[in-house]
Amino acid sequence: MKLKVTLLGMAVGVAAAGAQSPYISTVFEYRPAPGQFVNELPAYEEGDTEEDLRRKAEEYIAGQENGSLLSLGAWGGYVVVGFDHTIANADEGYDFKVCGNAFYAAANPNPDAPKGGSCEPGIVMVSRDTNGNGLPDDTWYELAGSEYARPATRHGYRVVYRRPDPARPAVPHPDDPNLTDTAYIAWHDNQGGSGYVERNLFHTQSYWPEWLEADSLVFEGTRLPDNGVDESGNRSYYVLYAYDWGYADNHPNTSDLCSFKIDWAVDSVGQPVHLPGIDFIKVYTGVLQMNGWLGECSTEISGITDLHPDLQPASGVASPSAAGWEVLSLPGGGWRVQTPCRARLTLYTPAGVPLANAVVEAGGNTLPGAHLPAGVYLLELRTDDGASRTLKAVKR
Ligand SMILES: [Ca+2]
Ligand SMILES: [Ca+2]
Ligand SMILES: [Ca+2]
Repeated sequence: MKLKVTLLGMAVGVAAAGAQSPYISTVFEYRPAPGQFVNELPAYEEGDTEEDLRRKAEEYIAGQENGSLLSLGAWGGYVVVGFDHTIANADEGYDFKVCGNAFYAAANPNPDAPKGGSCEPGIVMVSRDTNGNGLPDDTWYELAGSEYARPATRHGYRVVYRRPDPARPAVPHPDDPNLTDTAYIAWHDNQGGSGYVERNLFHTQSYWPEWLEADSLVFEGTRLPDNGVDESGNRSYYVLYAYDWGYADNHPNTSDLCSFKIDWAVDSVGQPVHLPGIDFIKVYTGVLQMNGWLGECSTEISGITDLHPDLQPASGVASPSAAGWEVLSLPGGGWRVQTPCRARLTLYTPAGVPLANAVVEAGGNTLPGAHLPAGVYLLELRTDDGASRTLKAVKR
C-alpha cells in the first residue's frame, strides 16, 4: 500500500513540474532495425551503450518541433517517446503532428501520382499511462492509417534480423555497382518470407546497431505494402510514394497529412477504442523494402508536437450509453440501436468491411442481423453535423 502511494505521488510530481511543453520531453527507448543510417543518425561512438544512444536520440528529437533526423532503420525499428503532460483527444481535428523528412520529387515522371518522392511511412502507436507509473508499460494502440484495412497490409507481422558475419564474402549486385553486398544482413519473417538488408557504396559504416550485443533483433507489428517503384526501369530512379494519411515521414512537414488523430486508435484485433488522452507515442518503420542504390525504406522522425497543449483530457472513458447512444443485441439476432438524434449508420465486419447503410432517427431503431455469423461487429453512427462515434454490436 505504501509503495502504491509513493508511485502515485511520483507520477503527479512529474506531471506538475514546470510549464507544459508541446514537444517530446523524454525518449524512453530507441531501437532501430538495421539500416544505412544506423550508427550515423545519431552517431555511435566506440563503447556507447543503449542508454548513450537513447540520450542521443532524445537530444535529436526532444524539446523542439523539428529537430535532427532520427533514423529508425528498416521495417520494425522504433522509438518510444513521452511528454510532460497527457495529450488530450480533442473533439475535432488533429491532436499531434510528427515531423520527418518526406518530400515529393519534382522529377517524379509519373503525372498520375504526384505525391511520390522520398516518402517512408512509419506506423504510429499511442498509449495511456493507465497504471500511473510514468513509464510506457501499458497497452499500445495502433493508429489505423489509410492502409490499415488493405488486404496487402500484414498484421501480426514479425521479423528477425541476424547480425552479419564479418568473415562472409560480400555478394555485389551483378549489374549495379552501387550495391556492394546484396546478402549483407539476413532477415526472415513469420510468414515464410526472407531477404536481406543490402549494403551500398554511399554508406560504408556498419548497418547493425553496434551498441546492442544480441546476435539477432526481433520486431513485431504491421507491415505496409511496398511503396517504392523503379520508375526508370533500369535501377537508376526510384520513387517512394506517399500513402494517403495516418503515417509518419510520409508527407512533407508543411502538410496537414503529417498530423494524427487519437480517434484513429484501434486495439490488437482492429476494434476502435476511445482514449480521452495519451501519454506515450511509438513510431516504427512500416515498409520492408530495398530500393536499389537508394537503400532500404527507413522512417526518420525529427520531432512530435501536441497541437493543443492547453487542452485538458476529458476524465475517464466516455460512455456512449450515458449520452443516449446504445446498441443492444436482440434475441432474434438483430440489434436495437438507440440514438439521441438522427444519424447515418454503417455496419462493419470486425475486419472493417462495410456491410450495410441506413439512416436512423432519434430514439429506438431495429437493425436486422439474423443472417450474419456470430461475432463482434462495428456500428459507425455519423450525425448530420459530421460527428461520428463507433459502437460495438455483438452477434451471439
Ligand atoms: Ca479526436
Ligand atoms: Ca505506465
Ligand atoms: Ca525519410
